[in-house]
Amino acid sequence: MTTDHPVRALAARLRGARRVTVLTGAGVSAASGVPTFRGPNGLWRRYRVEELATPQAFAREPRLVWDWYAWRREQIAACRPNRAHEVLAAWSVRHAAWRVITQNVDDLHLRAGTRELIRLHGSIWEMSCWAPCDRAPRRWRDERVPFPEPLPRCPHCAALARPAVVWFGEPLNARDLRAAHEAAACDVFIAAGTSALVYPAAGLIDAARARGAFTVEINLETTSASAAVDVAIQGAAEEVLPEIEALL
Ligand code: BJW
Ligand code: ZN
Repeated sequence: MTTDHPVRALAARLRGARRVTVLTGAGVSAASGVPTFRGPNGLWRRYRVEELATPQAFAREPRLVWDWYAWRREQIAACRPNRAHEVLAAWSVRHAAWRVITQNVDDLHLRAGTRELIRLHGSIWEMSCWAPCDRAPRRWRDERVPFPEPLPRCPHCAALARPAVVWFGEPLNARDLRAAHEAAACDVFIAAGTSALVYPAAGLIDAARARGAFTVEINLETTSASAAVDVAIQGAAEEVLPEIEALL
């Protein structure tokens, strides 16, 4: 349920803002049918994301990790952007200095038409060489669903291919991270649909606040960021964002 007052207050802030940055997480894609990572529905088989999204897990059991990604690719392929993606895309078109930073690998922000999207954790539709070999491009697009064979391979050296996403313990792309920190220097920073548990993405909320931004959270639940932000709006991103948009 959303309370009217904070939504109106945020809309008023946005009307006067030059730079606005929105950090999104899995909750923004939930209404599209993409499962979130944590919480009761976040488990895949009996595994937690921290047990699957690591280079160690892939080295040990590539088939298990690829099964998880193949399952997610099939789900995501059947999904469409929702109202949250659409509003954020419209903002990015209307305001050249408003930015969306996403942790999501599902491409739904891009499919909604978001401009200048900053993607911190890569794309589930891209692969890279696990070796890695010198001949393969750093990443390549592969949208096959389902795979013709269970384990996709590098077209250049025949080593296993891996999803071109960022796993725990791996560095984020330095250029993307720099762009995210630059975007954190804004007037209003909104964290939507993220548990704010995974760093360095979660640290952007504090970074924005430290640089003087008015910080806002939009989430169905209380998170580790709720107490630290200026306004925590409890509600669904696909409802709250259109409510705000209607007031702009
Ligand atoms: C709704 C809703 C609706 C539902 N509307 N809301 C500092 C402190 C502590 C630890 C660290 C630290 N710095 C680094 C670390 C280690 C680690 C880390 O953060 N660990 C924590 C778990 C403690 N971080 C890393 O390892 C990162 N790398 C790194 O730091 O490298 C440093 C390095 C430098 C040099 C050399 C080597 C290394 C990498 C992190 C990569 C995370 N990767 C994953 C998988 C990506 C690929 C894939 O998708 O498979 O990213 S893990 C997973 O979590 C995924 C997500 O992007 C990420 C965040 O999850 P998100 O989006 O918040 O989803 P949920 O499910 O957690 O939450 C959903 C929320 O939505 C909930 O709150 C719901 O209530 C809400 N919701 N419906 C609104 N309709
Ligand atoms: Zn290769």
